[in-house]
Amino acid sequence: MNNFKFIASNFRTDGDFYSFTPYGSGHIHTTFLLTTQSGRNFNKYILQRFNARVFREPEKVLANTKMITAYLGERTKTGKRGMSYLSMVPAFDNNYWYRDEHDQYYRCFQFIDNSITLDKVDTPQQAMEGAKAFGNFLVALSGFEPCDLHITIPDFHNIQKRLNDLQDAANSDDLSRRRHAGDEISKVGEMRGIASEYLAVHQILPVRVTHNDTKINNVLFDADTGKGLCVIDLDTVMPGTILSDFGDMVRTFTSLSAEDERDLSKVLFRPEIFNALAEGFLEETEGILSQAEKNNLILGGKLIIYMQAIRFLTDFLAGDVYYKTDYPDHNLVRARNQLKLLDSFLEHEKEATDILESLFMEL
Ligand code: ADP
Ligand code: GN1
Ligand code: MG
Repeated sequence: MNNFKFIASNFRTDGDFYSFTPYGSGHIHTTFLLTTQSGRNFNKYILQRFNARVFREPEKVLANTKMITAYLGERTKTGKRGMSYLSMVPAFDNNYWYRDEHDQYYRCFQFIDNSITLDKVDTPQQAMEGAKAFGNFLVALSGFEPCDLHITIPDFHNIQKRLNDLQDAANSDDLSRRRHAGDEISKVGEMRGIASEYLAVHQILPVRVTHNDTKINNVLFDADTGKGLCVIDLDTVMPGTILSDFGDMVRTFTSLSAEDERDLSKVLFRPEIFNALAEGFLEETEGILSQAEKNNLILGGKLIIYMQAIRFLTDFLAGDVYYKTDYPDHNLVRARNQLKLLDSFLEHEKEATDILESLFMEL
């Protein structure tokens, strides 16, 4: 507690320290809600212990976040009403981080008030609003030069690299876990065509500033109106293709169940949610999309679900060194879940393609 109070005291927050509590359900950082008190008023902040194992060069991530939030902040003056953008709270030494004696990094954001996050989409309206928020974010950054950003995780959405990493983890099998994951490893091999399909087209896709982590709980919703309010978790904003952002929405919005649901009969692609997400996304991004991007949105869904299964499986084999886990086979459960979702999406591929076609006609 005292230690936390000291950490918080390094940031230029208003008021006096009041409380802190663990917050949110992200897989990477350790997030707290920090409350301070100014007289009768309470002020809220998000204070995060940064995961430097995942992001090896924290200062580059923070430099990116600063550039992006400043750019978006400027743009809000003329941008779409109703959207908020993240705002960082500087430390007293004017850096955007505090580094403790163990080289742990902390950072602080203004808490976006009256907001909620969802770990699962329940209604088409939520899907539409979430997709609009991510679409708006892409459009807002379409004038930002991708090369100006640091690469915060090299090869983040490089499918060939992800396949190689899985192979390496399976070969070394340091924890003798491979025997539990034989079926899943084989299944990844059988589905390799998805990687080939992507590798055959990716060169014709424009390189943009993309978010690269458009999961449903990385958008804040207005607690009263349910409208998309703010895109958060900007650590992986890097040069990329739109397939990543559309794909990760397909992955996290359309599934009937959370990504760690063990009962695979509940892991099902929902076409009506896909329809709503595609409609919201296209409404925002239609003006900037190339024909090649439109033609390959479905491939984005397949690619990102496939890649996520590979990433969870690799982490299971490597001993849960990347994602936070709550129990020993959590990553294996997640990998199975994603492979089931991929099957379900592939069963509906024709339907999803038809939905997109009819949306393109309406635009
Ligand atoms: P991780 O990389 O671990 O997912 P996030 O930056 O996404 O970390 O933060 C974790 C959670 O904290 C989010 O899912 C959200 O619930 C909450 N959160 C993060 N930033 C804010 C903010 N500025 N205002 C309100 N809630 C936030
Ligand atoms: C992580 O940080 P969070 O929880 O929003 C991960 C994503 C994965 C996701 C799977 C930096 O996202 O790439 O898709 O978990 N973030 C990083 O749920 O690896
Ligand atoms: Mg997150």
